[in-house]
Amino acid sequence: MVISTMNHTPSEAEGTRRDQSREVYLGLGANVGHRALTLARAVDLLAHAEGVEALDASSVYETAPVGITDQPPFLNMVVRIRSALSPEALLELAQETEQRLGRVRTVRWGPRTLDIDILLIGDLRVETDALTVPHPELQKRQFVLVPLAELAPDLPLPGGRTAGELSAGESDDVHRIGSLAEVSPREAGRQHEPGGGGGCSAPQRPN
Ligand code: A4P
Ligand code: MG
Repeated sequence: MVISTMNHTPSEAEGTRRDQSREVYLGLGANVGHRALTLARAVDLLAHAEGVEALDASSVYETAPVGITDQPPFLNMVVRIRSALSPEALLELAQETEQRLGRVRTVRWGPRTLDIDILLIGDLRVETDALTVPHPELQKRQFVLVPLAELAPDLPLPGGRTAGELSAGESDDVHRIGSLAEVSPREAGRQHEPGGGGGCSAPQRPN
């Protein structure tokens, strides 16, 4: 296991479940069921999760599938949370949120009710069996870079270029459809196959 900051020795960042508060960027994607409602519920669950101090959300983008292209279009967005949770606890939070919204794991890169990727955890580098941060595909994916650049255009990514420099902006493949508040009521009557309702209902607070 390797956990280090980009500037410091591994021991400084390792160990405790809670240490200093960091800005954490999460990439959310959904292409089955009521996609925008799934994103709205995910954002609500994350914003109210223990250890999450603040949350900012990008707009929602409709994006052409990358990898397996024969699947429905995705809705993608990026959220920035402030949290002192450890990398392991953040992965647990991401996976628990996916499961609460009814995600069933089937094909890698295939259709999913909700996928949450940890893009960045402050300036930490994490390399374990379960987690690689920064996310290795981050700089190659416009469905991540475009919403990320909206939240943090000057954020330097591995390699030194910023999210704003790497983002190609809107295109046919990455199309802004609105803020989450604008988009989720509009999609309430629509549903993407396969997967039916995807376990989603109106956005609600966790218990
Ligand atoms: N894992 C390792 N590092 C991370 C990280 N930084 N964040 C591990 C989250 N998880 C991480 O993930 C598999 C395992 O990766 C996890 O158990 C975790 O321990 P998964 O979510 O079960 O599988 P997956 O998502 O199918 O595979 P993968 O490789 O994570 O795929 P991606 O990178 O998530 O890509 N096209 C569009 N337009 N929009 C999309 O959102 N998403 C994908 C999936 C493909 N094409 C897409 C989109
Ligand atoms: Mg994933």
